[in-house]
Amino acid sequence: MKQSMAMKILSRNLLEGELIQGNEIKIKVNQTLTQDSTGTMVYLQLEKLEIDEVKTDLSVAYIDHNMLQQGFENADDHEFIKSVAKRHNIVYSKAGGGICHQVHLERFGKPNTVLIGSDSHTPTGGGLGQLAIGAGGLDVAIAMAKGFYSIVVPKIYNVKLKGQLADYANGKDVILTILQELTVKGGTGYIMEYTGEGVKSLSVTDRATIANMGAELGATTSIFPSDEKTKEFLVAQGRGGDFTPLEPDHDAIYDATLEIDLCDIVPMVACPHLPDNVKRVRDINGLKIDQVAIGSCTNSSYTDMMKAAKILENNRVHEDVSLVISPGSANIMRILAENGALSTFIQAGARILESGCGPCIGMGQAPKSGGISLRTFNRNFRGRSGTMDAEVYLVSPQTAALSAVKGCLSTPEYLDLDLKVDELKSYGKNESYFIYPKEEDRNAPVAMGPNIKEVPVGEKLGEKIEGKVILKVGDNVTTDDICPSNAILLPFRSNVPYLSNFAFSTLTPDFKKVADEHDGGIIVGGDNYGQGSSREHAALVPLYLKVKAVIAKSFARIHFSNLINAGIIPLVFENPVDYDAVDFLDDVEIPDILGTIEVGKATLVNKTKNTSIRLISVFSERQIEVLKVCGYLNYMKDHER
Ligand code: MIC
Ligand code: SF4
Repeated sequence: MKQSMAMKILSRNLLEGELIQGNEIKIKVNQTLTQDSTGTMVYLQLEKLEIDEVKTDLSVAYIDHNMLQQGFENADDHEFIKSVAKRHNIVYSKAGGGICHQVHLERFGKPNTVLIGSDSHTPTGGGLGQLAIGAGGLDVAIAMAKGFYSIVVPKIYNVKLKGQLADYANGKDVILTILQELTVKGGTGYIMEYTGEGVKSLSVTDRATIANMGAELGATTSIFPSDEKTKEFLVAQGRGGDFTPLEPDHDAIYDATLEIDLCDIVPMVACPHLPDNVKRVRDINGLKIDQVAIGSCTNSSYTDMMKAAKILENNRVHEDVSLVISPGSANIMRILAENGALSTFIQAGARILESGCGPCIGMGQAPKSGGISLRTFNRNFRGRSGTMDAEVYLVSPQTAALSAVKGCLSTPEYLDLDLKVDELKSYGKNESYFIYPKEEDRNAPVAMGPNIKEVPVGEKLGEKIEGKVILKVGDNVTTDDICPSNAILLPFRSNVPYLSNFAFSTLTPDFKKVADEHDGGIIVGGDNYGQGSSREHAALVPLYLKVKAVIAKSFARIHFSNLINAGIIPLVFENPVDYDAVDFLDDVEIPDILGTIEVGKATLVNKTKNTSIRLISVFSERQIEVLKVCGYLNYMKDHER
């Protein structure tokens, strides 16, 4: 009794350890998903684990990020992933099939199970009552190879919903309201658990939108109950048999609570350059815009598309605006083609993209210089759109569609139009993009294109760590900063040496030069270091450049694990003001590094300033062992065979 929904699933899947907040436990993984931009590293590492077939009930490899094929690189990566999928009993979802999170929600996600995905927005599955967690690529490879995932038991944040959303509002406006309240680090260390009467009124897709952007709160994941709405959604997707109910015990214990009346939710907008820089749309109504993009794993469901279609019907996109629409899955695209919504979009003057991440990760549709882009996406970090000086605002599909017509940011609150869209009773299926594993393909050779390079592995730890501070950065540095992604760099996700040329290039032009000059060194960061994407490249690139430790005020969860997995030591200032006592190019040393890792306390000797600073580390026993052998791959070789 007294169990929250998350605790129920964790206890059911518990393999090792005690379910006490702060403890690291091992849980059984039922499903995994990968996408192509993190996937090549996942599958390179999976091959190293020398398995026959995956230990999960279901593993799916999606191709949705690297869809532009300006050269051979992306196509080679897809071929590589397909070949590994065939060898190890993994379902392969071809390019064009749709965005991993949306397709997984439609086709595979199951309430009451654990899903681990190599993408930070894996929590989208929480909309279905699935405990869906984003992780680094190696963690996902290990989940496939061994069937488990190690996680520190999080605290549980109860978001109690009451009331009902107006038709002009969207799950997006709910999560933007929460981001305004809690900020991009407000969910760190928590699972966000949504309960209350208000849940009943939310469609599964609105729930999924909210769960999706829980990633922007820094939360481990987000979860909704599995109820009548969930059942209806699964039945409509032809998967009624996958339904099981989920709700918290009436006396469930929570660590924090936030109450939200859905009746109070109005259209919201996240202003440049962070998802928590939120205002009411009505407060900046009239802002002139150049581009509108509707899609991404946050807002590309059937209901989202139809809300946009209702607004665009018999209307025309403003002459100064480029509207681009990418439906979340091939099945949604098919439905829109059949019900006429696609022709509404085209008639209105929209540009239609194939189903995939597209502009969300800078794969095309970069705005013009200094352009203002309104997007239904989840991240508006500087430069992510592909244009460094563009300004990206995040909104709902309703706000986006109306603004595209008006040519300026416009709130749908006062629109005299029925915006209600119900879920379909039957979504049908589109199986044509899936390749299901077949016994006769199990010995297919691994297809390695010339751009696919080895995964770097950590070097043995010496007695101490010494070197220069080769970079000092501020708060909320993202993995997009550490290892930028855009149409030019995404094709090199399987080539860490090449990517290393661009490390931190959004913040400084010559990080690699400095790292090379000093033979690596130490990075100093602020609060929430490594927020955003799950890409382990943000650890592998620094590893390749011989970064030995990162010292920050605090870390984002997935990046913290990725650093440890790579064998780079993440340490925290015991006293955050000491951040000011270390400067770029200071000569520093951490003596007795092994002892430090074990006791969780360290001293940073600043030889330049002749001072010393106290650092702390909070590592689980497993993480200590991983760091001692310089990375999780090395550890797996010794421990889990
Ligand atoms: C993102 O939205 O930032 C991405 C691109 O989907 C990443 C994964 C990646 O970097 O490949 C994520 O969210 O984890
Ligand atoms: Fe793709 Fe964007 Fe979703 Fe990341 S956030 S998975 S890039 S659609």
